[in-house]
Amino acid sequence: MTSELTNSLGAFTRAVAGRTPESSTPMELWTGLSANIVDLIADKWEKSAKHAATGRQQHYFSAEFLMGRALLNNLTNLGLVDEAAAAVKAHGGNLTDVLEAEHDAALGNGGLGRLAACFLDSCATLDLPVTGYGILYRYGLFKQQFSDGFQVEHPDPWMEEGYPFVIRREEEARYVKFDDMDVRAIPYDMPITGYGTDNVGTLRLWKSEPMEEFDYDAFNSQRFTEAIVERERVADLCRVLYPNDTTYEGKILRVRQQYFFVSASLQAMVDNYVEKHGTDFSKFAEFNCIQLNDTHPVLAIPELMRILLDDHGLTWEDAWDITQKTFAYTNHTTLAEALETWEYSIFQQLFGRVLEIIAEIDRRFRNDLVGRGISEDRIHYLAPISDGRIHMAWIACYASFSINGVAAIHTNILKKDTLNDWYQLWPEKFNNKTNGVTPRRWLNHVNPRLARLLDAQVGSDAWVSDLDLLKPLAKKATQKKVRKELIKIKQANKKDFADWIEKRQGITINPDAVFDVQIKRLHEYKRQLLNAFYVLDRYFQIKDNPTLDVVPSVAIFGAKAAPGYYRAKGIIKLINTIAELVNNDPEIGDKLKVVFIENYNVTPAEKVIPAADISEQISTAGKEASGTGNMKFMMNGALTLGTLDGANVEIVEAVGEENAYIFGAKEEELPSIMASYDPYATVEATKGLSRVINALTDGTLDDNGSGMFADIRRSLLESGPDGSDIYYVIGDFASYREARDRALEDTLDEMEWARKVWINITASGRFSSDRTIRDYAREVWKIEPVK
Ligand code: Z2T
Repeated sequence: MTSELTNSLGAFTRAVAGRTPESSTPMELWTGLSANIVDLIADKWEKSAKHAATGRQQHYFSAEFLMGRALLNNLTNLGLVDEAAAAVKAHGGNLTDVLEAEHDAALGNGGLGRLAACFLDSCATLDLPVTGYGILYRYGLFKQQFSDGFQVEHPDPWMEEGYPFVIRREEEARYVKFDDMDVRAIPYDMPITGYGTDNVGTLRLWKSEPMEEFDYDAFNSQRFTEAIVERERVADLCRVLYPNDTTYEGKILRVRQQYFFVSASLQAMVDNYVEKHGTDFSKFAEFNCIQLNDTHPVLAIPELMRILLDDHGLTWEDAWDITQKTFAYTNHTTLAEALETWEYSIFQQLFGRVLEIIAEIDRRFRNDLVGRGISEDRIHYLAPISDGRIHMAWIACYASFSINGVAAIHTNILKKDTLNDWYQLWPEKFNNKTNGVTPRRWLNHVNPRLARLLDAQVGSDAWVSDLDLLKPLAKKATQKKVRKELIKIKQANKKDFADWIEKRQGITINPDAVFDVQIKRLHEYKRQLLNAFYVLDRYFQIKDNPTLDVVPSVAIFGAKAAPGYYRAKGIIKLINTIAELVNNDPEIGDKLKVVFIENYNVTPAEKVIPAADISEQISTAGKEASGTGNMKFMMNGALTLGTLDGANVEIVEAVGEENAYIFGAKEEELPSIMASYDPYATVEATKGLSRVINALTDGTLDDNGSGMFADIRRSLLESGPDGSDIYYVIGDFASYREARDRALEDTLDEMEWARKVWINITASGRFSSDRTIRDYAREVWKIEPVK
């Protein structure tokens, strides 16, 4: 008997491939199956959207949504995995190949974009009326290739072969006006299914197009090519995601992108309000709330003012009152180089009216602060406009009713340093929302073996949408049976990863070795260097003493560097060069291997996290706002080797210090340490370290004449504009080495290690994004589930 899905899959695949499913490619079967899934979601989606639009709504504005793959996630949520496998098989394919054909939707750089994706998943699962708004980038984050160990970037045309999970809503198009051009904004809506619910949320991604399909006059004249160029200028807007994570780039195209998507989103919101409630805007903020994901969408603040003032004739006072009740702002970093400020002249050129409004906000802000007796210097520092620049974070702090950081330590640093002036003025605005990750994708879907063990232990799959149900299981850590199961699961996952990486990159690793994993954007503050130096030090130790009894381990890296971040690219080259040296030395064998996962992204993360034994979270204390990879590893039974930074602090709080490996200088210690820090003397005083540092330039490691390794050495030892070794790599090395050595030794007692693993898994409930979203919903958004 053939199932309904088998029949429909046949029809959908024929429609997209124009041939029988039996002769279709895996990509065509993927497209057919995906279209089929959208078909199955459609009615529920329409109902959910209609329903949500009647009450108070939450809007999540973000320039990035790092969604990864969609099909398996949706199949899982709909409970259709087995049926889909059977349907694909019935047509001569296999589901694994079909799933592997899907591109990652990499419309984000890293943590911030992936957080937005996890949040949407939680909102849908919790039946909350939340819509995401962003940009439909034609090219996602660049694809990374290694060429002689150097990073090379390639474009990522992720939807060129068709992408059924976004639906173009022609009738919902809006116009966005710039002073030098007008563009049409067309929304592409993506359904966001939840787990165990019929609710389907929406991610609305805007695409820019020319105002008219064809400028016939131009096309019929000598101006044909000009007309084409004009079309391309409009299409340029959404062409590519800017590949910087925590550094900002003051490019005109970027600010155009920002204004484009917030203007279109606000227009749609306001139109919806008018449709439901008429033109009395006094209740606008009762029905609408907007969360700003960092400062990228902060132009929404003057833009809402503009719409209320110019399009609907409100007074400044009324418009400002509504605006202040509507916006909430999340800060994601304290790094100075990430602070977005735009040149006054850029705003003049692009949107004079918006600038006028910002100037009025600035004028009133200054008056307000003078009235409070604030000094001129401080007012100058905090004003929306100063020194010819527009300060996006200051506009956000002034206009928002809520300002939050993303982990307890981060929020404290905001209050104490980064946003201290604002905290003194409006302490009641500040709150913390520790990040979280969705257990659907990051546990249930990526680690089916562990998920089935948890099913058995809990007695059902209820933990998938209520991760706190794992908490009472902690006591089973004493049971041998559970620990033995855990060991078997990790071994099987490691074997899977070893097979995957061998097939993908042709490198062979021993699944019995300890897998030590650091996956995240490449940045000096994240200190991949510390990890690389450890590997090199261990290599030299084994060379000096070939009979040395070491615990075999594989150092696994995954990282993209921003294309313009020279030193980060140097660190990539360094790790690849160390890998070359270590992996090809027969004397080293299985004792030590280095793997650099090429083109790290959501999908590779899904492959490696379930296989990890040790989770490297080793940023300089105070620099990583939260981190979210740390949570994914914890859920999958890897132990944290980390500093007391970001959410690591709360992870250690949850599991107990004895179930993690904590090292390094603490945030509150660093200022006094740095005041008298001498990296050169520290190298001399730390056993083995001078040999490691010298290897950068003494011919041991070859950077192909690029000068990159000398640059790294200089950054550590020679005083630059900010000092030397400002991320305290050399200072923390001894402490890091001690902790990592200890962790490796501890793996030898498998049963004791498994106990720690179990404690980590069962304590991970508070790092579910469901907890984070419930906190936002209750304390900031003031929304309730809609059934
Ligand atoms: C980003 O991913 C993060 C911060 C940014 O500051 C920008 C980007 Cl693209 C502007 C990260 C933080 O570095 C990380 O600690 C945090 O966990 C993540 O955002 C989500 O909050």
